[in-house]
Amino acid sequence: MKRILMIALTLAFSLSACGTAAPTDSGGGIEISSPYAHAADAGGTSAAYMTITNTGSEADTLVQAACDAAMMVQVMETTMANDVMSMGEIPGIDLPSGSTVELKPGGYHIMLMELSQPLVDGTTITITLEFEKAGKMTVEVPVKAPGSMP
Ligand SMILES: [Cu+2]
Repeated sequence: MKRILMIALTLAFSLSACGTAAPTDSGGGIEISSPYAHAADAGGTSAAYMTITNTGSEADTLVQAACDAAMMVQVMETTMANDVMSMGEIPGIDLPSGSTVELKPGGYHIMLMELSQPLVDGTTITITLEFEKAGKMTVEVPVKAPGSMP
């Protein structure tokens, strides 16, 4: 399973499908697993989720993300306060050395807004993540049928 994912990431690095800057291998000890995004119509909004592990010896931070399929992309966190669910853009997601952080519905997510193309179940999109220390990293993200709220 892990090996398959590494192959997928390697392919993603060679495709340069997303964002304006050429994606580069972080080489900084960041590993991405189980990425997915919800299916959505063009012009609509979706969210992408994944598990990020920092295997490096230094703390790092996910500071932003980009994707050609969306006009606006933000790193967000969903929070509950007084039984009201809300979400907002956050400056980054901290990744202490050796930590694993899960982006999932009801928590951290990458919001894909003003979609320039429909996100179709069974296809993949490319998201470029930018880390403070590890730099840019490109991830192939499978699109799945919509589920719970971001
Ligand atoms: Cu959001």
